[in-house]
Amino acid sequence: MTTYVIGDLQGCYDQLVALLDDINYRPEEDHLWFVGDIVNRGPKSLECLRFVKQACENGQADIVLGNHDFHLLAAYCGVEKYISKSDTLSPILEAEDADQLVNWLRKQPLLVSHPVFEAVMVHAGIPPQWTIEQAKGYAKELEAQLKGPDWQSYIVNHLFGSEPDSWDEALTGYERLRYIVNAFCRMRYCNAEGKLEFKTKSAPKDIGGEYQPWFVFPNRRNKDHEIFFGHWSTLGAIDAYQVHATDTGCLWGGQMTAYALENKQRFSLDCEQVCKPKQKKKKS
Ligand SMILES: [Mn+2]
Repeated sequence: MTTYVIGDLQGCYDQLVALLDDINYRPEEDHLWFVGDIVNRGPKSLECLRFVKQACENGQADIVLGNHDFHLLAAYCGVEKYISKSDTLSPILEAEDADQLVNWLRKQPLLVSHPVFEAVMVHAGIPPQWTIEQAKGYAKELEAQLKGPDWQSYIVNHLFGSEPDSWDEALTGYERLRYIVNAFCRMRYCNAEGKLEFKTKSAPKDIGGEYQPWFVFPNRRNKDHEIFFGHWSTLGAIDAYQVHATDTGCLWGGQMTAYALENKQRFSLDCEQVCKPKQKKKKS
């Protein structure tokens, strides 16, 4: 059995099918880890979401939620403020199985652990000051909120925002959940204490000083596990610092990645550009 960690799909269904064919994926034997951002921006988000849901329900895959997956939940809940012209979520919202897809999606985790190896998967990262055990607990706090009966009002009223930007174990309520979701699903840069910085989306060469990629800090308390993540397409294929970056920018004309976890092998599919980066600030 091989566990293949698959980078952000973002609606690139044809490329996923081609990549799985390239690596000789065997559904009955292998396992897939999807790092989140299954949907949005690309042309076939509905097909991607149906595929991943089916594979997870068959016990052949696991997924963690990414910021674009939350974006879909928000769109379903009628949050209009964050809908952008480049969103490609309508085919999902108009699908006959929209309710089932969304209700399945909201019950998916923020962190997945390998059953044997000291390895975990998250969408964006784990702040340097959290141990893996703490991170697992914080993920569960947010998962409980999303699984609960008030999930829609949570999404509409409390999910979005970049504050608080610093973690404090004494945080409570929606502020606590907001730091947790932002760390797992949006983080790229932070300082050694895990203060989040959201303005910068480019590769690390453009930044210096206090804020660094979340995984480079020597005092990082979760270095005892390999961490697989996506989200950061400008970072490229990094296998260092005990982390593995898997969003290699398929959407933007880069590659789609499958990383074979047990034998540490990286596979890449070259992709044609389906989306042009905006000049102005964009979500990714
Ligand atoms: Mn993302």
